[in-house]
Amino acid sequence: MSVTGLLAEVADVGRDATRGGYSRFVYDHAELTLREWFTEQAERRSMEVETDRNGALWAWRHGSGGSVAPGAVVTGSHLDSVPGGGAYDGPLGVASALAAVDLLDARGVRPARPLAVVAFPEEEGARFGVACLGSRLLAGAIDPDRARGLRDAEGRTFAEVAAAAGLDVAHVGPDPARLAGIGAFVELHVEQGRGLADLDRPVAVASSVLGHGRWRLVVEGEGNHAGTTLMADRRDPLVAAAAVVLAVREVARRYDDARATVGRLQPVPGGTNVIASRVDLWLDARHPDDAVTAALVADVRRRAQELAAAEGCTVSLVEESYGGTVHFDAALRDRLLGVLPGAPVLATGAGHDAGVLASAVPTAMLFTRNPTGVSHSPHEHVEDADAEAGAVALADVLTDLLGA
Ligand code: HGY
Ligand code: MN
Ligand code: MN
Repeated sequence: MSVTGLLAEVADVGRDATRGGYSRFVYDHAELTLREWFTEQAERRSMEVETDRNGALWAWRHGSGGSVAPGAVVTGSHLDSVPGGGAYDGPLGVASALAAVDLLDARGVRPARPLAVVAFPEEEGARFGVACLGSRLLAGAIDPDRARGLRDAEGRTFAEVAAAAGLDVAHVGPDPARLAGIGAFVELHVEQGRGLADLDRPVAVASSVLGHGRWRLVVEGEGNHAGTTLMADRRDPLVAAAAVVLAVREVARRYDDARATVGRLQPVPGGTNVIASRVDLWLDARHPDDAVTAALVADVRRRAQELAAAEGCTVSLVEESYGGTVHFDAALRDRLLGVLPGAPVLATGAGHDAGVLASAVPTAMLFTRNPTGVSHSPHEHVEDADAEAGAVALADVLTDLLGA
């Protein structure tokens, strides 16, 4: 089946009428529907589907013929989205992997080693706050107890929600045996930028993933009545938080190539006629050099403390997740370039499960052209022809890696 056809099957799952685009959060109805779709598609392809200890779905084709060579070749991506996300971030990689399996079958490829298509949970961290939660747990990059205790906006823990979806949460955590069985992981993903559009090419090979982290700031002041509190008598944390948002941009502009964003800010209690008592806001900061990111965040912390004090408020800043810049396995990257001669090599400012797994297994990525260059938005796009070109490129790479 074509990539376009596969994506069309889930085009109405998790549409967000308020934000536009899609909101598909781990273990919510939409994501559970996508899990069912994935399982059905895999079983249609005679693939054996399992859920790993962290909630990732793995669809397996075991090696055929005599002894199965060790070192499974794994491909796939994620099904969850950011709030109001596009149709391709995540699902394109999963659909392209399924379409690549169809191409391997059509070509009569007989893999000499196991092949798996994987869908990692909570890549965006949109529900429990930590990006790539499923792959971080697999790779031992987050403490299982911390993961179990992560809470969503309603205060429900990952443990409660995952258990309600059938996961045995007592066993979430590193899975070294599963990692040891992987010879290579290749993730195809929509490009979240204009590199391929500007080069007028359909597919690229990735070189690196920009280091990035998330920090939570809590500004506290004095909640009060909007009508009975004179301006001189206020300690308004929302005013301080607004100044912090502007300071984040000011600080980031001092560091070449840095990116820093406050995309989420929540006043408490959040009433129109209420001076907030507290404001929670989250900083997303990224730079190729981890030391620069650390310096940038230290600057933000200092400025936030000054700005909060000026409003008679206090502020705390706590790291929620961090992953340093990842350079993909050079030998695997070059092997992909051997299969895809002339393919551009692009870095990405976006995080991926591949960036997490790279610490444990040889990992590579392919990007499919996005003519808008926009992502984490309903305006993210992939032309049908490019979607198919991506699947063909992935099938070519898998054929090579499977030692067929
Ligand atoms: O935030 C990111 O870069 C990725 O989309 N999770
Ligand atoms: Mn994303
Ligand atoms: Mn993604």
